[in-house]
This record gives sequence, structure tokens and C-alpha cells, in this order.
Amino acid sequence: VEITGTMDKELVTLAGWVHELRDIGRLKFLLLRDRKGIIQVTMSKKDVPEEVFKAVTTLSRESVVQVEGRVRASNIAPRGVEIIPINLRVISRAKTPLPMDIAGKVRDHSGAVRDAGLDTRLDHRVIDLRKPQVASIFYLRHIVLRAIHHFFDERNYVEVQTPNLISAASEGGTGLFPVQYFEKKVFLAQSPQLYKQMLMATGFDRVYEVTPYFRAEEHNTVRHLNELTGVDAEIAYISSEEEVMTELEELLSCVVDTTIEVGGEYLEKLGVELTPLKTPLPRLTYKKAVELLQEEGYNIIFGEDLDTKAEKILGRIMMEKTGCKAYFITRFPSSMSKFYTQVCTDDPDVSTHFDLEYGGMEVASGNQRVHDMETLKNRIISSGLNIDDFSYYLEAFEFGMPPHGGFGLGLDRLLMQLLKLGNIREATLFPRDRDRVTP
Ligand code: AMO
Repeated sequence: VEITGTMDKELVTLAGWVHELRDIGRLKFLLLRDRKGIIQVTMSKKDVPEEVFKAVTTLSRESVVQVEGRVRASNIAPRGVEIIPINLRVISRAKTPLPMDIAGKVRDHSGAVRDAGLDTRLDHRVIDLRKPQVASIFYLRHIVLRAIHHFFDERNYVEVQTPNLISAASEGGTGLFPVQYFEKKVFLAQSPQLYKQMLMATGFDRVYEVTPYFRAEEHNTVRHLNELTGVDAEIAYISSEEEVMTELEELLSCVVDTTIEVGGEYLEKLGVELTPLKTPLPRLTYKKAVELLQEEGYNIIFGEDLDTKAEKILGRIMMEKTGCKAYFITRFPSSMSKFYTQVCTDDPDVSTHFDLEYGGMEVASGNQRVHDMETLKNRIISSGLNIDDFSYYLEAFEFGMPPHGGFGLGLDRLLMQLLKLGNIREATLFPRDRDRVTP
């Protein structure tokens, strides 16, 4: 229960962390912090039992205490109430000094106080997460995830769990973490790609999965993790990738709407203002994107990757032209696509691959898949992969496979972009990167 001024004179018991102690001689204030915020426990020498008054002087910050006391409405205390304690019990005493305080400050060697860097914060993540702004990110992540599950459920998707230990590359040859699996070498899954496709041959028609991706990419950037959470969907009986894009943009729009509707208090704490998306989102072909970049004097030729800077410039241009924060880049060159991606029927030089961009960064990608067995075999071989590694996957295409397509949305990346976080690690409780596997 939330303690409010209407509970004046009621006896309550509450527990939380010692946020701060203020001692002005005959009067002591204990600021107790719990999920709801900070509540003031006021102790004057004459009103409070002597042992309680004494116990408070030995308390260290961030200790966990339980306070039993009477509520007193107050118009100067935080949350409009203070607690006059009858009893105080130390449940867990915090060691001193703290590695950093809850405001995210650290003291350096010279004794000067400064903001803790992200590395220090992640080293002491449990303490870091006690900071209300930091916690807000994860309340919002919870809200986003709930919206995603709700969206898929409403649209009759079946939630699935596919293996994370796999025998062959799902996204092509690179970026795999090998794992010793008894006497064999297997890999951590880069994505559920092959399995979600195989499920299209079962009759489930629409599946989704929220799952870790493990990517052994070397780059240590603000937008890459080595373990991340993907939101994957796969849809059967589609006639083009357009149907997949429609599902994806409606999902994104639903996530934004729900976050605005339910997450207001947390968005406010982070100082983030979200605006609803108008669907359908704009579509920009890769070819047009290259032209726009060239007009801006950015050096890029057809067939090259759109790097971070290119995406940023395009994000700005699209914002100016359409007023939309999110848009699709479509019809990527076939030469850039994965073996499972279908080329466009009207132009084999470009493929059905699309990226969803939000705030100048890719947050999701997808395509219509190759469902013809012979084409798929040829594509695996011409990608330089070993066809024998894919026999279990190919079998699913041998006995009746409907046309299908899907997408993968990076949850951490999405949070980073929605909440304008400078670093993807901020959106992940315990991030895994090139240098970090603890905590
Ligand atoms: P892709 O490789 O584009 O596609 O991944 C999908 C989305 O996942 C996120 N993402 C990452 N986020 C943080 N760190 C990384 N290292 C990282 N790698 C990917 C991005 C990206 O848009 N199987 C296809 C999807 C499909 O076609 O269904 C796939 O995995 O937000």
C-alpha cells in the first residue's frame, strides 16, 4: 500500500533502504527509500523510544531497515507524510563506503566527487539500479514487453521457444560462439531464424518468440551487444514482404501507444517525450536512400552497407521530409542479402529485405523467405556454406512449405531508441560486450 496523508495517525510497518540520514541534534530524519520513492521518518528525542533514537545514529546509508510507526500528514515532507517511529529494526547493514552513491556519484582518488561513468555503474549494477531513473528504464522495458505479448496474442500468433544450442549457423558463417557439447562442438544461436521458418511447415501459420541472440561480433560500439534480446515473428501464406512490414509497423505503433499510456510516470522521470506513430510508415527504397545520401555529399555507392552515420543522416532527412521518426528502408541489393532472403519478382537485383529505422537507427529487419527447395539449396551453396549442415532445415521444405516471411526486432536497441539512451548497455540489466561478462 502507498502511504498517504489520508492515513494520518494510522500505525504502519514499512521497510526499505536508508537513503539519507540527517541529524540536527535533538531531531533526526531518516529518508527511507522503497519502490514508491522516499518517505521521511522523523525522530525527535522526546517522542521516540531511546533505543530507536540511538540505533539511528549507527546506521549506514543503504542499509535495509524496518520501521514501525505512526503516520503524520505533513505538507513539507516528501509524499506529504512523515512517520513517527515506535520501533526500528536493522534487517541488513550496508558496508561502508558505498562503491557509488544512489545519485550516481563517486569520489575519486583526490577526494573530488564526480558522476560515475557507465563502466563504474555497470560494475556495481545492483546499486546503480536503485537509482529511480535507472529503474525507470526497466519498468518501461517491462511495459514494452507486455505490449508485445499482448499484440501477438490478440493476432493469434503462437508463442514458441526454439533451441539456443544449434549445430549450424542461422545467419551465415560469422559471429558464432562455439560451445563444447559433450564430444561435439555446437554453437549458441545467433537468431531463431531457421527454426521459426521450419515451424511454417507445421501449420502454426504465425509464431513469435522473445529470445536471446548470441553474436560474437568483435565491434564494441554503443549500439551492439554480444547477448541481446530479439523479438522474432514468422508468418505463413504471405504474398509479399509488405504483409510482414505491416505487422511490424503495427507492432511498433502499439508499443509506442501503450508506453505513452501506461509508462507516463517513468517517461517523465527520464525526461522523455514519446509521440504516437502514424501508420503506415514511410517506405524508402535503398536506391533512393543512396541518392539522398549522395545529394548530401555523403560518399556511398549502390551495394554498400549503410553505416551508422548514413543512417543518422537519413533519419534526419526523413524527419524533415515526412515528419516521421520511424520508416522502412526497402529493396536492398540482392548481393547484400542472406541465403534465405527472396529476391524481388520484378527485379532480381534487389531483394525483399527491409530495415525498420527509428530515430536514425535500425531497430528491426526482415524479409520474405525463399520457400522453393532448389533455390534455397543453391543459395546456401553460393553463400559458401556447407549444405550438409542444413539437411535438418531443408527437410522442412521438402514436404510442402507455404510462402512465408518474418522479422527480428532488437528489444535492447528499441528501448535505446525509444528512450533516447546514449548507449544500448543502459537498456540491458547486465550487458554482455567484448570486455564484460560480469556482473
Ligand atoms: P538482424 O541480424 O538484422 O536480423 O537482427 C535483427 C535485429 O536485432 C538487433 N541486433 C542487435 N542489437 C544489438 N546488438 C547486436 N549485436 C545486434 N544484432 C542485431 C537489431 C536488428 O535489427 N534473422 C533476422 C531477422 C529476420 O529476418 O527474421 C535477423 O536476425 O535491432
